[in-house]
Amino acid sequence: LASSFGKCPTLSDAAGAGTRSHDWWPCQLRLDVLRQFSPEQNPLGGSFDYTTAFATLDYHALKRDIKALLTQSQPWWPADFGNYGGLFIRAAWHSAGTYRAVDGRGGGGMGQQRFAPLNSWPDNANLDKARRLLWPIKQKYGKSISWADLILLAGNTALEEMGFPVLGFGAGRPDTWQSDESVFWGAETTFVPEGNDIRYNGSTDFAARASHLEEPLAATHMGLIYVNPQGPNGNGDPITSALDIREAFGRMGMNDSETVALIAGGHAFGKTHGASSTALGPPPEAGSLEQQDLGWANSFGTGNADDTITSGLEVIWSKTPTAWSNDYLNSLFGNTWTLTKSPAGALQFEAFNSTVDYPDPFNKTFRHATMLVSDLALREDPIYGAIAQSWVHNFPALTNAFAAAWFKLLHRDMGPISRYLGPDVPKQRFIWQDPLPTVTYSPITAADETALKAQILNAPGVTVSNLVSVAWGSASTFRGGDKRGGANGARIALQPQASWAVNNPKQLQIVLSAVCLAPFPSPSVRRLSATVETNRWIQLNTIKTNFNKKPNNGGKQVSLADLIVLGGNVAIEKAAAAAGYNNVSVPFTVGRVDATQDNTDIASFENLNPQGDGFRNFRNSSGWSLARTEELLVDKAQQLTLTAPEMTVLVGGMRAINANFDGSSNGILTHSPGKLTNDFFTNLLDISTVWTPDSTGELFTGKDRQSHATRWTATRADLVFGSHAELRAIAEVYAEAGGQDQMVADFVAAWAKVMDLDRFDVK
Ligand code: HEB
Repeated sequence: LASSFGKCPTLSDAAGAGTRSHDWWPCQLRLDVLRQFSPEQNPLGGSFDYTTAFATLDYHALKRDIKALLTQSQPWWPADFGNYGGLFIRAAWHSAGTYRAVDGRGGGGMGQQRFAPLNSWPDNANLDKARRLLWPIKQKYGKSISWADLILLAGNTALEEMGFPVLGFGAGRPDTWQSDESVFWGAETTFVPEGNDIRYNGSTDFAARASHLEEPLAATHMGLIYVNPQGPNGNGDPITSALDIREAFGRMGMNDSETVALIAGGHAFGKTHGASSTALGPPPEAGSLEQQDLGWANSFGTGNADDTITSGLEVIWSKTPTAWSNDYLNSLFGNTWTLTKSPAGALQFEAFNSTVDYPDPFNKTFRHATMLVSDLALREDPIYGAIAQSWVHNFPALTNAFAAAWFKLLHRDMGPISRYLGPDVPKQRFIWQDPLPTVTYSPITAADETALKAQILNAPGVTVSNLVSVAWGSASTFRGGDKRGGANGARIALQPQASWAVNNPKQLQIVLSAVCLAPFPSPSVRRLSATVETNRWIQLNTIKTNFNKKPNNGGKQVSLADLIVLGGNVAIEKAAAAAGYNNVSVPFTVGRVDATQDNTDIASFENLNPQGDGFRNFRNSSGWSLARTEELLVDKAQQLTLTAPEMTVLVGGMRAINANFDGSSNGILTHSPGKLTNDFFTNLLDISTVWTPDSTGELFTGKDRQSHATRWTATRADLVFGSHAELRAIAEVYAEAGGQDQMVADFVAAWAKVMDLDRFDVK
């Protein structure tokens, strides 16, 4: 597991060489995360549509080719036991296993295993070989199958071919062409095993530290997908290893039985590789040109096959490493384990009691049963132990549990089911897919929209500001990383979102009651709505029923989700009109549906509760994030797949509209709040205001340079648009001549984009 960063061999004076801004000012707010995945860096061009390309794929032929490849052992990288199945399963697991539920980043959805840093993480050693083995197939099928899909499909097909009944497979992961710089992988500057204490704030108390792992991280070490196979910091202890596993897999969104199923299922196949302690060559990213993006050159023996060194561990778990069986659990519970060392010197367990019959991959000699320290965790931990033991004599239960957990692992970051492609998509739906009901009614018409919008505006107690704030709250939970959240489903009316501070539950209640009731404000229903939160569904159902009952409406229904977005749109149109733009029409995509509380996993949705929402000037002061407020703003913008100009115009517009989550006047740099003006930008860039921070550095007062009279207050999420040179440059565009016109147009376009981020059903 030796770490090695690439070193620059010579000094250079071309192609971006030299000391860069970031070297001089490392704390500079990074906007590059908002400029990723642009058409300019995509060789398939901006108009390439993967769904269309995938439709031309002969999916069954592709799977046949993968199956054939499994047993076509190549001399340059011979297959263990004559089957690449184990290697491909590991590649798929390592691709998907970087997912973290906390921020929805990582995971296999973008095929990031091809790029740094993941391509060169010590834990991904020799997975470059897996991708190179797959290349002829990728080459053959071209654009119709992405690398992101192929890496996962190869693992899934390997399982199938080795006799495991997979639930199915959903394709639909378009490729990316650069490394995703938005993922926080940790602050360490070395890979395992040294330097892992930053994410634990220095703690080496393995019994206590697991839950203190820095958020949003899930892996216990820099450079590992999840945990150290030799126990925390290589301590050889299965009990504390279990604590690490529970925390790490928990943050991947897996519970105890899913975790046991995944490990027991995965380690039923293949082997680990630690033939010798010979040091490996550099990983692909640090490799020389002639290595051609292959890494970890092995000078021991033949450098492959029996002499392979990957993790440095040398373990064979099962007597049937190329066929699905319960032998992993049989061995785990049927043997007596002794801590020992692999030929490479890594800590592992060996069953000296066992009747020496574990197959060797090449020379057909046999060995003792062996296990990783992290495997013994499944036996030694009381909770894992009980689950695992219950499956020793219940193979069907293990099979079902592994099938479900594996399917979840591969599809956890896919978002709505409408994104799944291909003939293997199972009919079954799962709670982690955040299910939405299927539309069974006719959508409302443009005329209905107009009528509903008027009713919403006239609803008592509702303002332009709170309509915009609530619509933003509904849509802005979207995360580009795992495609969760968004306005569809109207989950802002459900738990946990209805209780989040950022959603200002009081204000939310007013708006939702009004929006719900707008079409049919019957006094009895309004009374009901004014009371408790649990009545919300009564209101909503009343509206639906009333809408259905409405004579001659042709079976039309409107969803709360659509009404919330319509409410934001009509508020923006009113704010634009108030600023002199009478003909603004905010694009509206009808057809959202309402989710139910039953289909909303409260604990899992809590991960969407933002640490910061600079767009509504919110920062979770008791939250976990160590980031500066302006970094949280950029982070949120990145989740929303916004560009820097889109982020800028949205903040400026929402300040003008007075849409702070708590109604505060921070950053409301206008004397006419509620109008869609460019006042935020003109006033922010006005030299006659002097800003001073308070003691927290979070809040600033803007005073008149001459009279010293207080003019404004603002947060870091406001002032950053004047202080950061590149954001200031954008702010100037909206503050200069012509800026007001551009502001209105750009704000409306960016707003509509955010409202529709989750509409994969119509894209
Ligand atoms: Fe695993 C392999 C660790 C989980 C699947 N793994 C392996 C290895 C290690 C591990 C160290 C070796 C590598 C080499 O080659 O050397 N894992 C581990 C850990 C964990 C795991 C620590 C947590 C606890 N796995 C897992 C899962 C899965 C898996 C979950 C799925 C599902 N693995 C696997 C496989 C393999 C491995 C299949 C084999 C590969 C081959 O054969 O090549």
